Amino acid sequence: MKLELGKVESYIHEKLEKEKLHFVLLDPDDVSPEMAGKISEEAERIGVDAIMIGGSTGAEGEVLDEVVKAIKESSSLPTILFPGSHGAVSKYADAIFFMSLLNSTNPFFITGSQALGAFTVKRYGVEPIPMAYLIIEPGETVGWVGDAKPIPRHKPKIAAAYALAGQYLGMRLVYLEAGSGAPQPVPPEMIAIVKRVIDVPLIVGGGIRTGEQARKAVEAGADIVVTGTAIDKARSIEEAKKKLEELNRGVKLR
Ligand code: 1GP
Repeated sequence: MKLELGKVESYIHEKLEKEKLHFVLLDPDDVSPEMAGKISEEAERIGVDAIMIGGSTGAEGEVLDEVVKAIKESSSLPTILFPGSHGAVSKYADAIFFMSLLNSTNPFFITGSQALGAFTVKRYGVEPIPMAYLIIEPGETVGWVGDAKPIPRHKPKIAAAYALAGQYLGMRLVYLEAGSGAPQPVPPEMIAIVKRVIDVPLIVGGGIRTGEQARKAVEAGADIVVTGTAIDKARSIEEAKKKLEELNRGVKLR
């Protein structure tokens, strides 16, 4: 049986042939639908490649739906759900990172929540993109909520072993996550070793606040850089726009 990649996953692969990608994460618990719409419009204009929607707490139901709808109305960027659990599926989104928190100590976050959400994803026709999700120290809220055993920052080989295991289990993306708002992003040395070992695209996020940090992640081997807090926390759309431009220049090595 030949595997047919969905629309969003094909878009990711096609774009990756030309450049590194920048995804912006919007947490419906932190941004209003109005602000989410405005940020997405600017993001598309600036050259961001996709909008991820999700968060560890409160990013469900109507709150989630309204944010996804506002993004769809204001931009044509792909919308990818980044769920905290099976409750975070919106029928308005294009795709979902169907992710397994491989270094959780709780099977609920490895396969349990996935089983509870699978029928909803099918019913809504949202494109699932299988992804290995790895929490790196400090892990922040998602590490705590997800019962993770965070991978020590100075142990890149552990991250590489988990990443390769994820690929061998059939996951088509690997995400190294320091946790939203982490004081330091994933160390470049860890990104480099993981990248050397795997063949699937590598996503890196958590604690990337400056163009320089984004650039370092890409230079180390990240294929896709995710930024959230730096933009979510902007006090005005002008401030968000400036930050988006800075981060995007870093990712695109401009
Ligand atoms: C969190 O990796 C993402 O899941 C983004 O992190 O909010 O720190 O940018 P930040």
